Amino acid sequence: MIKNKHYFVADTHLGVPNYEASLVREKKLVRFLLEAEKDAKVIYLLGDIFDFWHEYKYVVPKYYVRLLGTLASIVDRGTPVHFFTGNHDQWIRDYFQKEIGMIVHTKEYEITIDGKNFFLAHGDGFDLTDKKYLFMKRLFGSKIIRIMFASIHPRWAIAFGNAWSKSSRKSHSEYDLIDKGEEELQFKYCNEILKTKDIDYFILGHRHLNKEYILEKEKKLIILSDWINESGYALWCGEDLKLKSFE
Ligand SMILES: [Mn+2]
Repeated sequence: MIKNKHYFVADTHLGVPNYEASLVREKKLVRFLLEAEKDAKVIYLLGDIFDFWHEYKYVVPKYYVRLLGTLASIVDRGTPVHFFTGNHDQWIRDYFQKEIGMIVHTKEYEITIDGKNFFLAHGDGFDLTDKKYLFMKRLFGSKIIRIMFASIHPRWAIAFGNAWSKSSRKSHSEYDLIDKGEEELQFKYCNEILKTKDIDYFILGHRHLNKEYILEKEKKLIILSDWINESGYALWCGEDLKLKSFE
């Protein structure tokens, strides 16, 4: 099979709502990745793959071994996998790069595929009026806070992180499901970018909307679904970008 397709998936939020349900979703994600691998040139994971991830210098959380093993094997067999950090799984070090072999992005990434310009990002932090969110994002990203958090024993740190992540997702889930049409911040943000950059396709996660937008100049924005409700993904097959669903 010719490997010329590009797959984009985000917000699988492994870890919620509980271990059993997450494991079912993880196995489904593994099936998806192995299917995709057959004709994928590249696979992109666009953030919040884990509902909470925090790794230490020598230690990682004792979950998700099926997914991590699958990703490592896919990379080993020659298909590149790009991993974008989301707001739920930003506390990485070098495990995904060194042990799994993925290409890691901590911010947006622009790439030309088959002559078209793509703008890829998890998609959080676009609301520049949300000062509280931006402050928290900076705080969580700061080196000193990371060092302090990493110095807490995992018994407490991971338990706290899991609980925090669950509550953060709960408080946002109502908001997440509302479709704001053209008032959608990501829609406005992408149109803003188009004023200065020549981008053909924007693909974002974070908002869990499972929706396609036509932007200014007939450019396209896809906001991926999460995998809690829909199992959506975007597929580029050389000419067209399609939003699809995995069964
Ligand atoms: Mn997110």
